[in-house]
Amino acid sequence: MGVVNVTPDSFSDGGVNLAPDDAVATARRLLAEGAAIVDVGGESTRPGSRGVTAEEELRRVEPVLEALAAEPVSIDTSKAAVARRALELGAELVNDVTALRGDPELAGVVADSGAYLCLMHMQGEPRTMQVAPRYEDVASDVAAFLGERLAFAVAAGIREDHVCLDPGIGFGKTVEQNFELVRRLDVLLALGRPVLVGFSRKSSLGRLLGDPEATTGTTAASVGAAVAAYERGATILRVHDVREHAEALAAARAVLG
Ligand code: HH2
Repeated sequence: MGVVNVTPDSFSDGGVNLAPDDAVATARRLLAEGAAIVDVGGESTRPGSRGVTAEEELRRVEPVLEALAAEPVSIDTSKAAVARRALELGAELVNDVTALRGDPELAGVVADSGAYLCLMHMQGEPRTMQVAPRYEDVASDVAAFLGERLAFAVAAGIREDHVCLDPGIGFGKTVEQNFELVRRLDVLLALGRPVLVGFSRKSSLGRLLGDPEATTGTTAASVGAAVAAYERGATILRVHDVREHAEALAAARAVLG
């Protein structure tokens, strides 16, 4: 899954794809480099961010989605109005970082459309989530949450076999908790659904490499985390640098068989 943030303020590529033409060109490049789908988002959820209105989010993503109508697209939103329009324009997956807690109408929109859905774990909200993340046991707490949200989605009429689950790397977790979640991915896989991991460029990678104030991580560190996640059973990797990840995964697959 290639990332296309149509935002001025995303943590690693803010502003790069704010102009629709740039976003569309990036999406097409990521698909050509090997992405199976591109995740288009119009709102940053980086630590400390406050969110934007549905009108602003739609203003950013609509022209991009229109141009990409024939391509495999995921919409990164927690708002029903944005998801509804994106699905009309051909998006096939709704990627909701709030796991259907942000907008009470989103579950119905996904159910009615028959779209795929990604449910992500987040502790707290972007504005404050990195202040003091707390877990009894991070892997089992995240798995319990995702199991509950999966049951909620299914009860709302969403097909279980259309849902993937995501531990939400960087969303209310310490550096160590982020790595532990991937190390113990089997705990999430036990829920029986495909697992998506989004470690790409995240600050935990920069902090691991010695900068305690890092807000991003390098491509090389992202690739390392992605290959390890793949080896632990992740089947969808949400990444900014598709070519590098595709090449690394091809080699990893050749070794692992
Ligand atoms: N991470 C980000 C945004 N959406 N969705 C899922 N399912 N999983 C993730 O790990 C995830 C996500 C944050 O990354 P990015 O989109 O690059 O930044 P921003 O939120 O600042 O736009």
